[in-house]
Amino acid sequence: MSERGKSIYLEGIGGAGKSTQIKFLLEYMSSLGQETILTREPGGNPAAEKIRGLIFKLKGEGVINADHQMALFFAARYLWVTEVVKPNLDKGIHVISDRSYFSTVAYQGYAEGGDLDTILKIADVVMEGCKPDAVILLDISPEEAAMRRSKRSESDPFDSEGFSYVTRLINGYRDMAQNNLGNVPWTVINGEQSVEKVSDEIKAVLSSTLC
Ligand code: ATM
Repeated sequence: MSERGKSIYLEGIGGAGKSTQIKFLLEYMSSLGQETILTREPGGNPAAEKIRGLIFKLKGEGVINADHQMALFFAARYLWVTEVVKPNLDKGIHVISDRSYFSTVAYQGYAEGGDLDTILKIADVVMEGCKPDAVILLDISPEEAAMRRSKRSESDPFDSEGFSYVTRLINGYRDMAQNNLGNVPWTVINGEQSVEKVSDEIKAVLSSTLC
């Protein structure tokens, strides 16, 4: 039987560089001969992608609060865990995801005021024992985030939130990483460095996670 795959989650606020870096990660993993899939949250399978669209629509209309959002993100997440994450890990395929349940802690918890313990308890049930092998936080300052966000063309309703929301998010992420929230291995990488330097630091985390 093949060894179980590893799950590696990239976290950070919109504009931190996750999408750019995640593409390099796939190339790196295939250069190592490591079978890997890339996925994202919310989404990753057709039904969860539909919930993603619904969340953005309802959030944009201003009709869902932190708890409603939490419920919808976890519904999408349950589809993602059972249809994408577990089956691949079971086959020995590594799973790299753009976001994870720590985004719910950051956005619906720290930024929108939802209860952190409740989010973690639900995550415990929904993740069905799939603990991440590495969580990588691409950290940028609120000022850098504001500058990058002003230049981004595509956006979702979370991207339109103001400076204080973004500051709560960034502080929340830093707090989670500092306290190794969820008892999982967090690594903070300075996302304001060059793309190459960030990529090298992420590769170092991947190498040690695969050992
Ligand atoms: P991406 O833009 O990284 O694809 O993420 C979708 C948005 O959903 C993201 N917006 N921004 N910036 C953050 C938000 N989100 C949550 O609010 N809670 C969650 O649990 C997840 C996974 C994402």
